Amino acid sequence: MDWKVFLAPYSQAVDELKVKLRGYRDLCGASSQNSPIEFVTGRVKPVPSILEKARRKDIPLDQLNTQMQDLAGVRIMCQFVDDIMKVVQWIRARTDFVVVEERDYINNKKKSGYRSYHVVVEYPVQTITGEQKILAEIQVRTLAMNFWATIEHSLNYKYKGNIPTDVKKRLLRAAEAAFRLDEEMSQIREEIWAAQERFSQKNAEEHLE
Ligand code: 0O2
Repeated sequence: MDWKVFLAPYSQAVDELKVKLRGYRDLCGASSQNSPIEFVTGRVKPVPSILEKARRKDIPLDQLNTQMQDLAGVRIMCQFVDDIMKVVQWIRARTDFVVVEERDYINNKKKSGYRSYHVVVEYPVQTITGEQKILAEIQVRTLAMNFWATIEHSLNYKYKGNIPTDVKKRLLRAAEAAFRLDEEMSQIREEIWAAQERFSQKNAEEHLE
């Protein structure tokens, strides 16, 4: 397998998706709206991870393009839980790629405590031999969910997938804390909005007097 040739369209897709998804933030800024997107990252799955996952899921290497949905991966970080579905709806409404699958690990969190919303898209890449449709996974999550997932991912790497039971328990408690942090932040935001609303109404009334 020539990995450089095989992964080239995936790398192209990640670069293009990063630009397109970051664009939303800039468009919101231009029209003085709060952006539901805080920041966007992306990566092509490293070859050792591809081989490990193919072994674990029994995926033949000649079927990677149809059976491994996250060779191209883009991650969108939001400040608030409510922002996640706004971003997902915007992704669904786009006409430059097609959503083929969604996995809601927010309402159905994983046993590990992992929370995130995954959207798998079929993205057309213009290659030197013509158009190639590839699968890419877009993960949408809050900053708190991302903090937790990043730490858990590196612990998984450190312990080679066998995190000790006491560390797992702590991670579950940390996932609970991240969930409460998200809830608390959403409530604070609602209170700020309500205060702003009252302030602008009062201003308008004073203006009329
Ligand atoms: P990397 O290094 O991020 O690329 P599976 O791999 O079986 O869990 P599946 O069905 O292939 O999952 O797809 P799914 O559920 O969309 O999960 C794929 C990716 O989601 C993972 O990629 C992670 O990025 C993230 N993810 C899923 N579950 C967890 C979890 O419990 N903890 C963390 N930290 N991330 C998770 P990879 O291939 O694992 O790794």
